[in-house]
Amino acid sequence: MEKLRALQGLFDSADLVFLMGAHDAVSAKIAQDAGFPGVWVSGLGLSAINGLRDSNELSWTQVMERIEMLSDRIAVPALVDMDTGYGDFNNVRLAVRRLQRIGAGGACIEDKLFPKANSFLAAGQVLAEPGEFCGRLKAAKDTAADVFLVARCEALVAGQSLSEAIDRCGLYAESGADAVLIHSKKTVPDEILAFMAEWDGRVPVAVVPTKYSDVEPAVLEQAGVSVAIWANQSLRAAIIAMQRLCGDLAERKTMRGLESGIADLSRVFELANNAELDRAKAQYSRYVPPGREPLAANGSLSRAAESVEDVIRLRRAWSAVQPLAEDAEANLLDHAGATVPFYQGVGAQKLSELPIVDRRAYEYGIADFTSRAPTGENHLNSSGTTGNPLTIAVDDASWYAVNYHFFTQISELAGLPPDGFAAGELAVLFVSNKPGRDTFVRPLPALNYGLYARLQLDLSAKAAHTFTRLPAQILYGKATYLLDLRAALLAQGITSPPWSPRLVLVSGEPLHTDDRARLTDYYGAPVVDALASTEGGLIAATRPGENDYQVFAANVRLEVLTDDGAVRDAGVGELVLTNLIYRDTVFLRYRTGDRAELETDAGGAQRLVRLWGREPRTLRFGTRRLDTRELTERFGSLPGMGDFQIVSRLDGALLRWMPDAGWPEPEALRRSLRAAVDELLADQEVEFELCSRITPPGGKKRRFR
Ligand code: SPV
Ligand code: MG
Repeated sequence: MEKLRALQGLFDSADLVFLMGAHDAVSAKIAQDAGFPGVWVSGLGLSAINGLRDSNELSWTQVMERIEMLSDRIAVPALVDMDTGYGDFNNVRLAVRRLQRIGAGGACIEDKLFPKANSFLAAGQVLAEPGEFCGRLKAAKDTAADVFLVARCEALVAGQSLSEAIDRCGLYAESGADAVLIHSKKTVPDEILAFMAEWDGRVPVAVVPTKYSDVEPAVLEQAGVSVAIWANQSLRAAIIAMQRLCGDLAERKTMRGLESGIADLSRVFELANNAELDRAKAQYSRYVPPGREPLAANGSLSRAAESVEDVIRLRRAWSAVQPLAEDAEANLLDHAGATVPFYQGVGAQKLSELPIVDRRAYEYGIADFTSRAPTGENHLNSSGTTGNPLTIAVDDASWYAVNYHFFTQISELAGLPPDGFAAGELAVLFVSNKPGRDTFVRPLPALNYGLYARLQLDLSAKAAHTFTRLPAQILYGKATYLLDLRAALLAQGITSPPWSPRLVLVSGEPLHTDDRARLTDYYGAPVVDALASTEGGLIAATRPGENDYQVFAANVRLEVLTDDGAVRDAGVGELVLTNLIYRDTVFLRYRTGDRAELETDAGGAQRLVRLWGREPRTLRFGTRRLDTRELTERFGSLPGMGDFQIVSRLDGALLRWMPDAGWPEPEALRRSLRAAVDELLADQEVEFELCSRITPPGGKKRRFR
């Protein structure tokens, strides 16, 4: 009903409206995302993507199954090309009844005979006898009042006269059609314009400019056309794109240089709305009815908490693998060669003899990278902010390394010896706004059994007050979350927090210099930025007050994949990671997606001189490129700036900005921002957008796009 009304609105609108052709759910979704207010579900398209002819080879029920899937995935209405209605009035009744139940929006029926012939074929353009076709329309309207009914007239396509077309369309309107569609296979719109000059306008008119596709929209609009349909352009674009890729790949046998020409997998997941499933999982994968104790987890994917006994057992497992660290690389190669399918039989003596693998390889074949004899039942879930979440199996020792030893290594790096922590007192306060995770407290054996607690951030006064009562030595979280906490505290008038940690530890997204300064100034402690990931565990971290990142040689080996495609142990490029600790799932020479500048000294010690992560090094404005660091330094340091984001566009840039929490003079900030823009981006069209928040909750900061 809703979609019927929406479609009616489009046909009634004073302006010319375009419907985009779709042939499946994904093409419909793409059309909707591009801004089309409705789609045309093409009979030709539905047939073609199934390798069938546009001659009713797909049965009407097969059509309806596809329409149901398609319609469910879009919010805009669909006008369904029902060909001739699949037979006589009775077949029409069955089909529109089903369409009404689906709630797609509208049906279009053409005045030819079953089985239909595509309008652009020379043969088979036999028109239905007018009275019989009017019966089909009347039956459709009587059966399904909630389907917007379009009668398509093929008189011109079949070589009949203009007056025949006008007469027929008049009859169709009187038989219940809500609109008519006049089709033409001429390469100029003359027939259509002649029709419009004669048509009395009793119902709106739709056209399909497949052959006269050069026509200017103003010409159709002035002629009084209500709706124009791009029936099959998306289908034809997809065919060319697939042909090109298949041809290239068949010849080159590598995707190098081709990746940028195809959709990222993250776009595929976005089209299927994976994010919704993640949210639903948080809500439903474990539900505790009100007033009930949390139910015992049975084979749950990732553990939320461990008992003290658990922690001690995990620590023992960790101690047992320490001897492996003696010659970690050789050990790992032996292990992988013997027990991990992907590497079995490769017989590599050195890491450099192994292929580089990427996220896709894991997504499609995680079992190939998992030891045949997994030793634990722990699983780690990657956040999935840059693609599909990945779940990997890790043994007890690796679990300990990721969740517990991490803090030992960070405290060592920051010069906080274990005896500075006290048993039963708070060592680490972890702040997060991810929904659906339990609050928990765990002991950290290597920090003298100091405690690790999680604070759920919800921007309310409650989180701010809880924070004031939980002094910890290490305050830990994504920079965005710690800044959110700062905003929540400032909103309570707390301009200086009642306690300062010894260390602010951030991880999980790029740390920009201005954010680092905000965190240090507010929390009154040095910041350590850690690069850690599900696949890599703790990879590298800055020392307090320093900008370069020391690589944790006991945990990982790093290489870089440079822009010229070489893999080196120094230089600028995408980090390639070998995790030396994981045994159940191995990550050997794995492309992380993060970009950095790597140095390796003669003794093998490594550091990252710069870490861009997923942020670009430079951003293009017209023909110029600017260093993103320069942009951060200029914009991020303006008095009162809370956060900003620059989206580079073909014709300029969008500058999203947000005053700092409690900043009293947003107008002054806007002026200084304008001055900075005039200085750095004088030749650009820059649109300003004032935001109340820039990084979406749960998302990763992306300052430059
Ligand atoms: C379709 O898209 O299936 C149509 C429109 O009927 S056209 O192929 O242009 O005739
Ligand atoms: Mg068709």
